[in-house]
Amino acid sequence: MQRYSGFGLAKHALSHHENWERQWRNPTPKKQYDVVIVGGGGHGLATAYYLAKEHGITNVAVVEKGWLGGGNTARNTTIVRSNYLWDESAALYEHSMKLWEGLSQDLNYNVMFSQRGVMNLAHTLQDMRDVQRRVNANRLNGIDSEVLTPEQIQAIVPVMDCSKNARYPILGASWQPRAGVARHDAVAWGFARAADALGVDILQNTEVTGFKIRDGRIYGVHTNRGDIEAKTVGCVAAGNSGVLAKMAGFRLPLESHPLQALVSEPLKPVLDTVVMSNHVHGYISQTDKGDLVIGAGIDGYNGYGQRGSYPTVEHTLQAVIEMFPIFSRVRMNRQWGGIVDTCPDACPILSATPVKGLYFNCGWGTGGFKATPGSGHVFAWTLAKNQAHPIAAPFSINRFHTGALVDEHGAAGVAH
Ligand code: FAD
Ligand code: PYC
Repeated sequence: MQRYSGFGLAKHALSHHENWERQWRNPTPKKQYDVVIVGGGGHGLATAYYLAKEHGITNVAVVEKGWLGGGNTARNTTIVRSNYLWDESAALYEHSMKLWEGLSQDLNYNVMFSQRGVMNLAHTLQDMRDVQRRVNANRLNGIDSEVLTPEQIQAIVPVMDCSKNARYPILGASWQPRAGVARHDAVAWGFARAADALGVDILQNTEVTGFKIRDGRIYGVHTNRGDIEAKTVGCVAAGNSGVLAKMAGFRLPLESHPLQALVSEPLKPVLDTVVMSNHVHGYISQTDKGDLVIGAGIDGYNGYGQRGSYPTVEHTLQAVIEMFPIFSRVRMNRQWGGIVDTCPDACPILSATPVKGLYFNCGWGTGGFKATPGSGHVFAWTLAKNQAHPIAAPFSINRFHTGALVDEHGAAGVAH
């Protein structure tokens, strides 16, 4: 990373971004690569980075139809945690958590990973049973996880209404101290810069429009900038995964839905952790800049418009005001949506496909940001060795034939 003296910092603060060094090249697509990654979100860029760094495979292109991080990577609310119920998913998200803990150093890029803790509230006796079960399961897997009492919750979040008179009284919560938030676009930029430095070609404004498939094997991709040959192709296209699978001639068990978020005007610091409630259906954190970051569940219909509908916004804000009456007069600055690809068991797909050499990494739904480094790490291993990484193996598409689903709806954090 370039280092600046105090004078250098002041000079850049006063400039209008002239003469800034490029963070990655803008190469012309080559005719052939060893591996093509479709999708320049965090997961695709992380895959390319680990292919180059850990497997020495550097003749790699990341093909992105728009700009880096223009998909869900820079539309999400940046919550990172690993408190999943089942051993398979706990292993995947905890693998990611460990990578997060060294990521800024590894990439030499500040991804602003802030381990400020995440709490999941319980409002009913059944919620409490679920919290206790999940906390026990987490601890058996070596994941930091605790059950909090309402008094402990109130001490951590003084501005939340923890009184018995609340419409949905808070009975307790699960708490993961190592969980937190990170700066989402920095994650894409950090992986992009590091992958580029190792020789990966990052091709923005390059859309995959079809696959070159013969005799059940992949030979490359068609793009709006010409054909590119590659015997290994990894699709990491989040909400557009179903569209790409259709181009390759098969269907995936995915639904694409809008998922919305909002940020408020900046406020003085009042909330230094992340609070989530599946029951009243809202979650909230505060950025270092002071904005409240707010979200909830998916919009119920399928679609590819990155927007969402007003009733969901209204429902989300009602939920947040139930928990935080203090925010009732805060003004919202912006609202947006991303397209999330949801699987029937709320778990991802990291898998080979019926087409030899073609792999998919998708189905992260509402919760894939936290998995970015772990997903890239195990997917790169899978592509490099043409064999599922042991952590990725339970997430093959075969599970929808065998019935070995990993049901994480309870831990998904956001209903889908
Ligand atoms: P993306 O960043 O969407 O990247 C896919 C890329 O593929 C896109 O850039 C797209 O342009 C590109 N692409 C698609 N089709 C083509 C094509 N034909 N050719 C070339 N390129 C193509 N997760 C959490 O863990 N914590 C959260 O707090 C959280 N909050 C969220 C809040 C919202 C509002 C949303 C929308 C999502 C949230 N998520 C969260 C989910 C998370 O954002 C995603 O699971 C994750 O970012 C997926 O990363 P990705 O790299 O796979 O996808
Ligand atoms: O998976 O933790 C999560 C999450 C929070 C908000 C959206 N997804």
